[in-house]
Amino acid sequence: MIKAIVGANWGDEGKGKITDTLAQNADIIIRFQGGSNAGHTIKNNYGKFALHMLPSGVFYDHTTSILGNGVALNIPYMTKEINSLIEQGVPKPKILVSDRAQILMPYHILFDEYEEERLAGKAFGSTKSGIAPFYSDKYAKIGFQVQELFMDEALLREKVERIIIQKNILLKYLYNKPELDPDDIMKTLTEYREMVEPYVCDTALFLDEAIKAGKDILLEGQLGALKDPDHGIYPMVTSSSTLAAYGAIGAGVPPYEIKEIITVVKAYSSAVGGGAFVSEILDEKEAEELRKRGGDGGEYGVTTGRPRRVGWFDAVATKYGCMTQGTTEVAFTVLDPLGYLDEIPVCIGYEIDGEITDRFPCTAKLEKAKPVIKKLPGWKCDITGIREFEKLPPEAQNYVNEIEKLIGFPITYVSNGPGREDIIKRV
Ligand code: 2SA
Ligand code: MG
Repeated sequence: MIKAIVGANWGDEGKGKITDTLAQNADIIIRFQGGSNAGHTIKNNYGKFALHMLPSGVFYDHTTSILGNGVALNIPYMTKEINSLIEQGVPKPKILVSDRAQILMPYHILFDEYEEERLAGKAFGSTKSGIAPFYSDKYAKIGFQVQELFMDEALLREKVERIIIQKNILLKYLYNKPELDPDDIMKTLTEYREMVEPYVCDTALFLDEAIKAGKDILLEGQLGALKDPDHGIYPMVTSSSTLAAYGAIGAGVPPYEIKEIITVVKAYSSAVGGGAFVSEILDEKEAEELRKRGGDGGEYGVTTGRPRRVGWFDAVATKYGCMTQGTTEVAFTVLDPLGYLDEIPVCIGYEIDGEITDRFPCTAKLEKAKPVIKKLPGWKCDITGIREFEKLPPEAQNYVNEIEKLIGFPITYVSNGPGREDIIKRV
């Protein structure tokens, strides 16, 4: 059976924690899109970890972790992450890398940096992990799949030289930066081949057999629905689909095998990078208060360290995010930091050109939207450590129930702390 764990918001909803928790009863965990731009924070009995490339199931002995064909595979990053887990006492994880995964090249990172620099005030606020140049090359058919590392060297070099002509024109004339040398690229590819070889696998075939054997499989999404290139806040999005539906493609599994879609929803909002953010807290002091209490150790980028933008819960955006994900149930996270508020504002509608709506519009209209706010009573205490929904203060229960009504999807998990055990399963 396949379950997808995906985000309804702008990313950083706590998918890593939910994946880590559900991985206790899973056999296989797959990353199916995105690359090292992701930052998943996980706190468990080995310590606190920030994963970027590896799936959040790598801490268990019984799981196989897969990097599917849809990811932007940063090979040195993956190797570094595997080594750092082992150094911190985690048993050597079983990792498989799809032979069809594409390789993120060092020049993708350079192009991401150069383009953000060129755009200056109009930049996307990317993580400079090379994601947009990587996916552009993939779809322009000038990327490298893992399997190509093992092809005839003369043919590989021919391909490298062909690609470099394009890259060097941009480097020389658009960015005014040093050009690429085919010898360096060949050397990099040889190093990458050595690093990745032990993990390479026809993962689609492996998964076909696993599905037939009745294994429990998790698809772990990165970022959230609002950062999806088709259904998100284009162009302030990432460059691979963040939706559960893409899990079928990015992992190589039949779509009808994805039986459950657990959409992770955050109890307030956070976003990094540019783009409309209707429920954003604009008062810097008020925002900083939530930022420093939020997440686990504060709302700061796990990849870049930058302060995240924070806002109140946005029911319009979340309802839409849950809809586009095809949600079957919701995991509601980071409820505990809100315990300091007398009243908790919630965005229940958007006012656009004088009209109020609860439907999430496309980007041009979204830019004009103003939040319609309703205040819910706060609970004014620490709720971490509570394990049953009925033991939460009535105001906290009410907050969850109100949001469940607003978004129209069942909230089955409530996460009230960063640890593995800080989770309430609603029955
Ligand atoms: P990119 O790098 O090309 O994917 O950036 C495009 C947009 O996607 C946003 N994006 C993210 N949003 C939230 N969290 C992300 N990961 C890190 C984290 C972010 C960090 O977990 O904290 O460390 O800054 C992430 N990655 C990409 C990005 O802000 C752009 O709006
Ligand atoms: Mg993150």
